[in-house]
Amino acid sequence: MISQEANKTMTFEDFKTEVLNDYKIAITSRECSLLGRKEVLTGKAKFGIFGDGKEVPQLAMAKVFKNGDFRSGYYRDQTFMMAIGELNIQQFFAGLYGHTDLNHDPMSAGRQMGGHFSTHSLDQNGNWKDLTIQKNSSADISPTAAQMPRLLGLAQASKIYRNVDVLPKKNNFSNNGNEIAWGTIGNASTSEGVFLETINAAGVLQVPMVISVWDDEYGISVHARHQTTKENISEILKGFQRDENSNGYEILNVFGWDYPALIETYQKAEQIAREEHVPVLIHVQELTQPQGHSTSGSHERYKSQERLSWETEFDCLAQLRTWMMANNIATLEEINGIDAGIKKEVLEGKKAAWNAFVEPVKQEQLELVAILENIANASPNRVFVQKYTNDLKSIKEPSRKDILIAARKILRIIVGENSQSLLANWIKNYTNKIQPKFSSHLFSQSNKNVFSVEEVSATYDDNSEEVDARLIIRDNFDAIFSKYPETLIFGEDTGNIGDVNQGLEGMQEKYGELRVADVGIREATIIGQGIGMAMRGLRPIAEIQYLDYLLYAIQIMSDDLATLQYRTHGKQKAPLIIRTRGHRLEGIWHSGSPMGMIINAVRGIHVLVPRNMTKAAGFYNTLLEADEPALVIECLNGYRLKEKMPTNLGKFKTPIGVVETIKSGSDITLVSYGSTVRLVEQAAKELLEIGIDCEVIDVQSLLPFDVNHDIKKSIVNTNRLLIIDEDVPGGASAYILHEIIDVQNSYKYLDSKPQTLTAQPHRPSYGTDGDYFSKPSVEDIYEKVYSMMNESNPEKYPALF
Ligand SMILES: Cc1ncc(C[n+]2csc(CCOP(=O)(O)OP(=O)(O)O)c2C)c(N)n1
Ligand SMILES: [Mg+2]
Repeated sequence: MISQEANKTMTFEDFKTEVLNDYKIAITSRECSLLGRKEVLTGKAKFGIFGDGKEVPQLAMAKVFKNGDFRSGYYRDQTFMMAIGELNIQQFFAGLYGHTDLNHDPMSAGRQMGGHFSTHSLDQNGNWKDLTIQKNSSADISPTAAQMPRLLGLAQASKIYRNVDVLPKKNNFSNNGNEIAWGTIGNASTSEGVFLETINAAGVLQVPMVISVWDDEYGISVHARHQTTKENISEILKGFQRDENSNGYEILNVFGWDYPALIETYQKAEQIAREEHVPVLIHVQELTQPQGHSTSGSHERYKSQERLSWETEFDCLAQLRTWMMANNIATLEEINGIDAGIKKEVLEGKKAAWNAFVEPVKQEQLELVAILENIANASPNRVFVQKYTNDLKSIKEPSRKDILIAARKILRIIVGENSQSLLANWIKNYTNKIQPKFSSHLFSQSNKNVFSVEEVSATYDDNSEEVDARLIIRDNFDAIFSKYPETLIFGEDTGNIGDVNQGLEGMQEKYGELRVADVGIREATIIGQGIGMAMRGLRPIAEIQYLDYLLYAIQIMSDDLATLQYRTHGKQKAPLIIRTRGHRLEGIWHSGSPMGMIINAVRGIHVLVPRNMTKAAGFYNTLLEADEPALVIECLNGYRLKEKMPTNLGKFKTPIGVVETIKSGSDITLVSYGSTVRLVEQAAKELLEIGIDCEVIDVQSLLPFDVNHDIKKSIVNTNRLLIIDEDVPGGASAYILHEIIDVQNSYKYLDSKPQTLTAQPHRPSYGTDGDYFSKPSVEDIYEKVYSMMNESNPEKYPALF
């Protein structure tokens, strides 16, 4: 029962030891939950969400979780993390307090609330560790069910490593694809679309994924009758069950309080997933919430007396105790002894965590108080300075906020005094030291970040022909797939026909159905596939057919991908490339350019907007040398335009965060990106005919934006700025304006109001005229520039209207 291998030789004493060890882990976890709630109620921690009532099934899952495996779960899994040796008592409380030191809170260095678990995939320098010799948990996020898309990718990586011949059978990420991705989710969260989307996709893909539903009948206060048809997720998923005639799932049911049955069920699930690469769903029913959902609110408000007493009786720990006594594992006395010992251990661990959390801050408090007392002594405003100093001094367990409030308030009082610069410098140094604890690692800080990749220009020779631009994309992908065996691309119509614009024509034939793959219409899990596989060392390129359909994916991009490095303090990464195509073409859902929405939702992902296919191909080449996620938007109307075929396919690299001046000029700076650049170039040509000399700058990369401040250098010469884009008013153009005016401080060099020219506030209408009346046209650009020149020199440029 414990494990099949060990079973053969296991004595009753061994068995007993293992059960007692399990019990100790479970009871440690429970004590942490109980004490954790108290820490919140007494104000030491801000919020608590715990794993009480879900302990026993997690013991069973941990037994079959092997090195190399991955977890993608949610906030109930503390017992599992303890059982695999990745969470101890002190770390549990460090997470609850929000300790900003990774050595104390290895999950997120205080960035996430407690209960959001992770392990370290990267070393000090941001390089991969050997993930096959450790147990892995992808970093949790709070949106319900959002762990599901990533879970799919984590599981798919095993399939890729097992079946793609050009990959080594053993590497830092896989041993012949033997690894399972283990998911956990609450019963109510299975109502989310991405849960069902993932379930279907994993059934189609046949990947080694075991998803456990921890079913406690509730989602906060909302009962299963409002959540799930028939109030039973495994019942309604029965159609997914595999049989002799068709692939599908193995669906298993078990009660969460039945320790031996749980162990057996998890062993069975493991075997099916690991050996056969068949997904398994385990519906773990009859779980409870001894303390209710979280520290905000109490479940007595919405659960009946009857339900509450049932929960007490069927509390999985209570049931485990009864079973242990019935099977002569331990007497009541022995159990009580264990409980008392562990209670003490948890209390001590909690105290140690609290001291470690507050001590450094107390030191900082003492340091500042000493400085402030000196300042007070020498200050004509001594009374006021001393008052704030005393206030700070009297705080027994200060926060860094308390410290800075005191320092900053006193600075205002002592302006002009001798000690002003001393205090100002102290504040600056302190802030510089503390701010990174909260703000580092939004992007990679490794030596493989995008800025480490040198630009390489496209080269041409006498034979270089003008070709349909899609051929440049295609031939460059060909070079990529042969150069990097770990790359793979997948999306709707990506495989067999080679994408809707034939940018991958013939690639599936050449590189196989696993590396160039068609997938279902399911944008969120396409991104999830990419995230999960990128977290396991592959270099996926996830294709979203049209930019307009990125909305289905943007939640996962924003919540999961964009936050990954940040929320793990640089301990996990997913260098996923998202390929899509957009900007103007035809109709409301094939001409979108909602760039403002996108760039504001995905800080943490690079957003690249190449104006042609050579630039786009160069971005892919750059990204594959770097270790960061990015979105590349190809111009939907650019595939059939002619571009010269470069000779160094796969090698030329478009720099990221660098603008390109594509026409120099002295009268006005025109800033644009993507498909609109061509219109701007045309307008600039026409304006030159009447003597208006525009400088045209292609932004190329919205995130990061013009890191060398080249636009400012242009404005220093032209003193005028117009930003043109095809997003809504106040969309990406507002962001660009903020970057140029506020960040680059270019307002000093402007002789007239900086302006934006954008699309209409509605979605783009269909047809030639729909486009003309929805998006900025060459005439619009011409007239806008002209009116700005008219304002400065009405005699030379008399008003048109
Ligand atoms: C997308 C989203 N909506 C709402 C919430 C708020 N919320 C947090 S937990 C929860 C209930 C989840 O219930 P269930 O999945 O059954 O898990 P349990 O807490 O019962 O283990 C809700 C609604 C959220 N975190 N994310
Ligand atoms: Mg629930």
